[in-house]
Amino acid sequence: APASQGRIALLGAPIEVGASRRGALMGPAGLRTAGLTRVLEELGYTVEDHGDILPRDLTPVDGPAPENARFYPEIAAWMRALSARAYELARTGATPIFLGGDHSLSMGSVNGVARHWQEQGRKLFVLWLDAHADFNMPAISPSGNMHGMSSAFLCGEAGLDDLLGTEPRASITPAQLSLFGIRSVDPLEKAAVKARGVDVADMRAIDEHGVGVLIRQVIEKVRAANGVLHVSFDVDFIDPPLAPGVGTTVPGGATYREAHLVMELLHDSGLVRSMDIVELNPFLDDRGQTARLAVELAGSLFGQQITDRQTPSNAIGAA
Ligand code: 5AB
Ligand code: MN
Ligand code: MN
Ligand code: MN
Repeated sequence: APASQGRIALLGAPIEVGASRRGALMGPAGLRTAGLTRVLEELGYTVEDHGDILPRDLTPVDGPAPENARFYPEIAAWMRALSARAYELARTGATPIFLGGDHSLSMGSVNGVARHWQEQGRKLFVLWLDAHADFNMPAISPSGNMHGMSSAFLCGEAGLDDLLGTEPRASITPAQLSLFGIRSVDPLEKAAVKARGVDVADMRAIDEHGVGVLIRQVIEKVRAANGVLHVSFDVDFIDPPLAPGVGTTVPGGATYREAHLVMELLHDSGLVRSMDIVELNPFLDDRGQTARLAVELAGSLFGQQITDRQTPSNAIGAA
């Protein structure tokens, strides 16, 4: 058996009301079915699966809800629960992986882990692998869908100020956020990203410079600040023909090898302490291909080497 690599804690958050299309609530089950635990165990990790936070255990919050924030009472309840669980899991010393569920999830997961690292005196940096910037807020969102607001919320943008209730808020600065792979940004959102000085590696920059150069820049930024890294992986980062199982596909995404190389370089950096895998929608997937790819990419993030990959099962006639 491979040497022990430490502990990974899985926590599912089957939340879908932050997105415009239904089906992301099946995401955690899809990732488990695609073998997430097995892949990580084969890499030498001890995997604790904490199951899912269940909607029936959550009570939508009362009180005034901001305008243009759809399903705010439900999402606020999710985020309070998630932030608390994320903080607890990070404190145990495990590496948490949050299984979505739509991308609103990160408002809770990242807040919780950021609180933990703040207590440790380490800055948390967030790498946002996504087709979208998710930098809308209620005042500027064209849809009101909260999965498009999570990175802005984390940077302390105003408009969802009571979302976390009594849960301590641990905002990051825009300098701690890197948007990577974006290719669909709304006009006011683009202005906000620019005004705040968020780091952006959009698909055009990736075409020009390659993911190797651009990911190393992110890694160097984190290292120079003695920080640690959270990877928020929206599956729509990947090019749609490879990853059809998402609600918001945008052409021109990361290729198979670009996505793996990002994960491989991040692993080698030794800086990654937590991850979200979000927006997988098994209802829209094609025979599990997106779920399987997301799990493969998580494998690369946690140390799978390309020279140690098994022969694809289709080449040896297995199921
Ligand atoms: B995702 C859009 N910008 O705000 C909006 O998938 C899309 O988590 C947001 O990246 C996409 O509604 C959110 C048009
Ligand atoms: Mn997203
Ligand atoms: Mn997206
Ligand atoms: Mn989406």
